[in-house]
Amino acid sequence: MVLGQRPVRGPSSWPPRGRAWAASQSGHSVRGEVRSERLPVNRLLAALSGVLATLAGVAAGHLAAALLDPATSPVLAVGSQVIDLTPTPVKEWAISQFGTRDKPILIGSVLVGVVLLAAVAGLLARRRFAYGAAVFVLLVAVPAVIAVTRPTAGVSAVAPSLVALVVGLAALAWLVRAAAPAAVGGRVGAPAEDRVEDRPGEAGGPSRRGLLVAMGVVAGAAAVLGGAGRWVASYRTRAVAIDLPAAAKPLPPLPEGLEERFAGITPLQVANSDFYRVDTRLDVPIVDVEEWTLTIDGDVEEEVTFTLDDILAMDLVEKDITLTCVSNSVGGEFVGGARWLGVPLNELLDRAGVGTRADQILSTDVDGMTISTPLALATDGRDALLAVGMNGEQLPREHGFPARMVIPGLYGFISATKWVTRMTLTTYDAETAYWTDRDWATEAPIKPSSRIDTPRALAPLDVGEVVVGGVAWAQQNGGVGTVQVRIDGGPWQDAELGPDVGNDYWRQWFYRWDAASGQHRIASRVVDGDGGPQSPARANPFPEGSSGIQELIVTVG
Ligand SMILES: Nc1nc2c(c(=O)[nH]1)N[C@H]1C(S)=C(S)[C@@H](COP(=O)(O)O)O[C@H]1N2
Ligand SMILES: [Mo]
Repeated sequence: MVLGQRPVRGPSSWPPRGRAWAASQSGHSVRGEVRSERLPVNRLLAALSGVLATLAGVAAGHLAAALLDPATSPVLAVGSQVIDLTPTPVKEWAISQFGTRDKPILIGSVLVGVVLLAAVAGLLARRRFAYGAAVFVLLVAVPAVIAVTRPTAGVSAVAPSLVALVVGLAALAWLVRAAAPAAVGGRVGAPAEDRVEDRPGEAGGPSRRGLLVAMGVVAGAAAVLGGAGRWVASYRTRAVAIDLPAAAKPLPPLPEGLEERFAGITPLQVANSDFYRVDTRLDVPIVDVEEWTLTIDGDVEEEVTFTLDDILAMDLVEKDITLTCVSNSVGGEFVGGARWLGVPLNELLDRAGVGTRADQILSTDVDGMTISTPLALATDGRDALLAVGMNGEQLPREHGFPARMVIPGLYGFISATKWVTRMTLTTYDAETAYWTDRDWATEAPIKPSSRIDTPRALAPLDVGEVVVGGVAWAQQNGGVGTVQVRIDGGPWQDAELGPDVGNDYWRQWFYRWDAASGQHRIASRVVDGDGGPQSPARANPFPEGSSGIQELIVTVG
């Protein structure tokens, strides 16, 4: 992107050729043209030099981070900080606007900002190297400070930023020097012919070529360093295989889902690679399974610490649980059903012996990120788990490897801590967690909801039978009772349900609709087992989850 150097068009095209070039170099009678024609090229090259030097620095820093600790990469450090500092409404807007692309877009925005500053540094460096260097120091100070002040960082977290600074400055110095003769030649008012013939090595033409070559070298170095960084990072972040035991009492395989009968309905069990991902991280933490431990402390009789082997040696259970994000909008994608393998949370808490004062479990991930879970809800008999397996495999790194919490009926932001390392029994008065500090609700049961997977909104359909289908969930109040469909605001009609996997799991459904020609509105809702219909009241995800009825428009005929 940034490196796509579009040739500059018009009188200042590069490399300059013919009369205009000679005239611009003559420097006396056409001085006005000298300014207007040559300077833009010089400025452009200067700015570009700053950008290239920065890219080389960032690439070197990224490589250094990949070798030391990928989380300390200057780009990621700034991006993560932006995420943490972004006000909740803006974040909600970004998620609703960009969905799961919010992160690439964030990284892109950070890069655009960096590139602009880098261009300024390049321009300043031409005037006086120290000015340009100062901008570089500023550029690097931000990620350096952020990296060092992250909760789990040591002083060494500053290393990649320093590498970026040193390499960036070296590249900038080299490019400024490579450009120097051209700049000097431009300022001397001697006729171009003289200079070209007398001192060919220093004249504008050849030295600019030298500058271009140097720029090419720096760009190449940036690409090689950046590529190496990515390779090292992906090598280091490859999944480490653990020996995952089977459940003590394995569940029978899931029944065949409706997706086998009707195209477009979400699979009963979502594959790990398709499972939605929501977290505050730009990268995925690398957790060393040898080092990983889970500590239960706070208001307990005895603080306990488990290694991964301790956990795997316990009796593991399997549970089918549907996970949902509080940021999911009605009809949205942040929901998924999976089979989790793990240890009942109660067993772990019992080993520590929960005291009488605590009202929350404050769980902490490997990076110091925190989530608050209401203790009473987590321990009311529901199948709360510390999960180590997902759909028959070890947890994917994106979903919390090596261990995460999974609690049915509560939105993920208060229940599903990934990469969890600590559970502290404490009170809401004494301690607050990441999202609590951002004004999200503390008690947030998952609101029952139905989603239409097929047909898609605005889809063109043929007259005749159309299968309307999707998924619905109602973890509380007796699970999914029925799902109903409404066409064009008419009466609610019962849909047919897919296999029942339990109240903690979603339920697929379908409805055969005899579609007549024209435009139509299709809505669906879930009615829970106790007979309560899904609330039609529209609510945004913030602060305790969205509600309302999904309705879409299709054209038939
Ligand atoms: N460590 C950590 N755990 C986390 C989060 C996070 O940002 N950090 N996000 C939570 C949220 S908001 C949700 S909805 C679930 C999503 O889990 P998934 O990404 O595996 O689908 O993880 C939860 N666990
Ligand atoms: Mo979430």
